[in-house]
Amino acid sequence: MKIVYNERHAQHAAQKEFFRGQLVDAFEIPARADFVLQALQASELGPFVPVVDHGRVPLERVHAPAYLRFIEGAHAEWLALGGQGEAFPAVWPIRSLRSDVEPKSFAARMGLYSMDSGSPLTAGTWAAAYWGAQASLTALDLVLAGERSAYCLTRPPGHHAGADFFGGYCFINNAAVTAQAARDAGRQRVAILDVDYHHGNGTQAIFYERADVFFLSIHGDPQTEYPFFLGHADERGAGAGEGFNANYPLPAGASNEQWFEAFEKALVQLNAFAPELLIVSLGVDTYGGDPISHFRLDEPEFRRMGQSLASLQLPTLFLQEGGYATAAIGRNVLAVLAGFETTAQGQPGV
Ligand code: Q9C
Ligand code: ZN
Repeated sequence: MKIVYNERHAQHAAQKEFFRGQLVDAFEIPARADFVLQALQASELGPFVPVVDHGRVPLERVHAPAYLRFIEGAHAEWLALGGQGEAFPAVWPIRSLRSDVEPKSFAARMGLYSMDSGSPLTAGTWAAAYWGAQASLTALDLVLAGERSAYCLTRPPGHHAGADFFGGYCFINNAAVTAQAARDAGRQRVAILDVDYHHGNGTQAIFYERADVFFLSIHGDPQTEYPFFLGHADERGAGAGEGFNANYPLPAGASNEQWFEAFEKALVQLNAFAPELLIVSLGVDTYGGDPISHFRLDEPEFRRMGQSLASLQLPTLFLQEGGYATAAIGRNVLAVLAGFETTAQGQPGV
């Protein structure tokens, strides 16, 4: 399986994040990708393919240009305002307040373009996220050119970012950008399967009224788990997109049996859609040892996940999302990808 690695990921290196009234050590840190890189380099997977710059246009197919410009300049504005270290929002246009007027104040725009105070924005956030999207698009090119699969190793993650907001450690929605790029390249039906512990609210919202991109997600129940305000089972899409969104919320602490029961149901639904491309939002924060999540998957389950995904016999693009048990992420990601490869190698080409 070819791999595209976002070498600029470490430019986004937050020290701290807000959590329950305190600044605590950041969870979404460069070491996450470093451990995955080590595990991949020690494996049979590869080769590594260099990142190709596709420019800003494919990002603007999903994100508002004003939002992208905001992210690009945000940290410099924060410093100009007298802010120190990482930038955090403090005020949001909640119900009854206007979000259709872009305020001049940076503090206000920080709230307009964000969903939480737990996603530190640093001097290098734009560069890391921009090149992460480019790495994702490069991995997509490989699959569009006929590769059975490809994996993009990148951070920050993407699936919580909406068309015009960041949050949940995410700034540019790599899954949405690549799905849209695949549509623009002529693929008619694209499925995005999100297996991260957290619901991919940004990806869901971007495609909620569309029938050409089917979003499916298995995640911690938003009644108790981040992102809290989206991800319920009754969200099935709207308008032309009705029936093309599927959520499988599971209680925090769910067993592996429960997880695979939901996963298998999602795969049946996905298969019935007959997609021409599968994009996997691959968060491994479903791991039992994850510090901020509450499922129980471990190496055998990650391998089984990869094997089941290969059994769909679809061109498959894996994009790295969450996973915060830093030292175990490499092993867990490798288990998914190696599981996929062992099953895919026994199949006729797709
Ligand atoms: N201190 C992804 O996995 N808040 N995002 C957690 C823990 C947000 C996770 C608070 C978690 C977002 C891509
Ligand atoms: Zn997550």
